[in-house]
Amino acid sequence: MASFVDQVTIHVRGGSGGAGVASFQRQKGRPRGKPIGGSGGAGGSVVVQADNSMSTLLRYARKPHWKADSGTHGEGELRHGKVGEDLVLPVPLGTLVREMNGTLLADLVEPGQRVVIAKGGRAGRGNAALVARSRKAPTFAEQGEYGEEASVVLEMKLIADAALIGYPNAGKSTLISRVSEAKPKIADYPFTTLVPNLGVVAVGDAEFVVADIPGLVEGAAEGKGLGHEFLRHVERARVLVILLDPTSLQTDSPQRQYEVLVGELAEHSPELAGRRRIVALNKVDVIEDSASYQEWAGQQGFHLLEISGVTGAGLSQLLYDISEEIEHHMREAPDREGFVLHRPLPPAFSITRNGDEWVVAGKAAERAVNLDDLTVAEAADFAARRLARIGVDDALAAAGAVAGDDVRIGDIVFTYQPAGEDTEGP
Ligand SMILES: Nc1nc2c(ncn2[C@@H]2O[C@H](COP(=O)(O)OP(=O)(O)OP(=O)(O)O)[C@@H](O)[C@H]2O)c(=O)[nH]1
Ligand SMILES: [Mg+2]
Repeated sequence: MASFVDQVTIHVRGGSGGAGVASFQRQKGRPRGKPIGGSGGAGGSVVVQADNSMSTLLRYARKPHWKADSGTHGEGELRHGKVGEDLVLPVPLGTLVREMNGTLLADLVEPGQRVVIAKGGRAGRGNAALVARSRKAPTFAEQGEYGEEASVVLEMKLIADAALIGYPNAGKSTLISRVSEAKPKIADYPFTTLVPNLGVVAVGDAEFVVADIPGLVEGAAEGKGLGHEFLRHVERARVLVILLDPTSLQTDSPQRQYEVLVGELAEHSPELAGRRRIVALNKVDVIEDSASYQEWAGQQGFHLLEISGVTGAGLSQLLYDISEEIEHHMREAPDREGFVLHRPLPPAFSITRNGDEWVVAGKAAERAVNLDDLTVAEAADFAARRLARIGVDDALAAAGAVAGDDVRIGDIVFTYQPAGEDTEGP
């Protein structure tokens, strides 16, 4: 398949969640007052989204680091923090999103298709939101969480929209060098081009990719010339452009070239023979008269364009026709269906032994202890009960922890106290 790959690695971070606050409204008759600490705002996520106004990944090659907005902190008087906005990174249609290890996360094909690659951090709740039956006036609040960090590879496969098909020397490479930035070798001997060249052609607002492929000869479908190789390159192209050469560089007449080329396509696959095609008589700068060719094309029932890759004659019409045909094709047959991988949630926590410590890692566990001040007994108790509820105590016991062991969660180290055995007060 004729394609060239554009690939960049980006490093992104979700916004942090804002912290909640502990705050009280003094009231007569209530020793502490009413909890009125607001919650933080959640951090924004980083999203990669297919956008048909994008045609390359250049923007990300220039700037590989991106971060979504953070949420702001809550304040007293029930003022909540502002939510951080998601950061949407637009990419061209057909972009593959991979993890660094190669796992394919998404194939973004349709406009608007999107994948979240780094979630924003959760916001911390203020003490007003932490009120419960058993906790009428919490003196603590939750911290916000950091946003996720991720590095992903964006990869764009350019698939040739149009393939130039013709005998060796028909002028395919000359044509692509004229209409795009591609710079293939050009010479008047057959098989100058051995591997396909792709070029991006801009027509008005539209862009499409043209493939200049090696020349096709009679018997190609059975492997003559560069044979199957060429036909394979043609397979994915939406539109076929058949170039006929009326000069003495060809021993076959343009009519005969046409028959052979279409015959080889059909032999390779009937579907290919039925593909949309445009037929052009090339090198009209050096022929006397094209009337006989036009008459023949009329009899065959197709339109014959007259062009010259050297003088540029007829090329704007050719490009216009190609882009029209591509549009037709896209409406009829979108290339492929996109997908976004949905992965199972990671486990709530994991337990490992590191030297003298037990290390509890994982979002749920870190969340449980993410409070503004764990030296407050009430907050420490709240965290301990949360850890027990998500199963950390049982898992530590099962792993072999005994009373008095150190247990690390993030930056915080606790002393393990099996459930039921109450700690002596200080
Ligand atoms: N007069 C004239 N000569 C052309 C035109 N296009 C190509 N040629 C000449 O034809 C010869 C072959 O041109 P290429 O562009 O290399 O042909 P190709 O189809 O890529 O050939 P292969 O790669 O060998 O299959 C060169 O000498 C070109 O200068 C044209 O429009 N007019
Ligand atoms: Mg060539």
